[in-house]
Amino acid sequence: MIEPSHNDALIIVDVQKDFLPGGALAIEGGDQIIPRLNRYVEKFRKKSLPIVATRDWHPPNHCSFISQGGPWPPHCVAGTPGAQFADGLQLPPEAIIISKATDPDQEAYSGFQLTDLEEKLRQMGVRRLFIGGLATDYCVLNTVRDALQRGFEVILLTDAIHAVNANPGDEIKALEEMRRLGTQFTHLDPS
Ligand code: VGL
Ligand code: ZN
Repeated sequence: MIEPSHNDALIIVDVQKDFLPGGALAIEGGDQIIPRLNRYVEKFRKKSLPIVATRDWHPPNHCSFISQGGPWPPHCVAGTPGAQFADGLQLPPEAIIISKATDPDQEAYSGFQLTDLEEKLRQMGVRRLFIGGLATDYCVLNTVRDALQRGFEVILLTDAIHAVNANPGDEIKALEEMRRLGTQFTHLDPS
């Protein structure tokens, strides 16, 4: 894999109970990425590099919910059990948590949208992001797009992402777009 070093940060996108099997917007197989994410966390932690976890943190009347005319069942309502990070995810106490899509009237798939993520990364001198989490075809894709647009280098953790695939092919389309925009891909070495 590409080894993280100085000026790198790990971004873990929306690894929350509602997106895992048994959750309100479950992604089948989504839990398989958790042990891999934990290995990336360990690598960044050992090198004292920043670790960021984004979370979908909706009000109960969020515009993305079917009840409000949106496409999704209610999920990740702020403060509810479904909005908690996955039990198995070993986030260190120093991890930076970014809550997004908190405004009832605005969808925000990207961790950069209407948050202070960019400012926090710049303050720490971060220039390159290793990105994994859920879902490849929504919040990961949009976070990657925004990161590249803001001038960060992006390395996608291809063994630590999972797609919704609401339409067949969404995952492949998302991967192709990220590659085309200049994203590098890496994965853990077998061990
Ligand atoms: C997400 C659908 C709705 C995601 C968030 O985290 O990818 N997907 N809200
Ligand atoms: Zn959402």
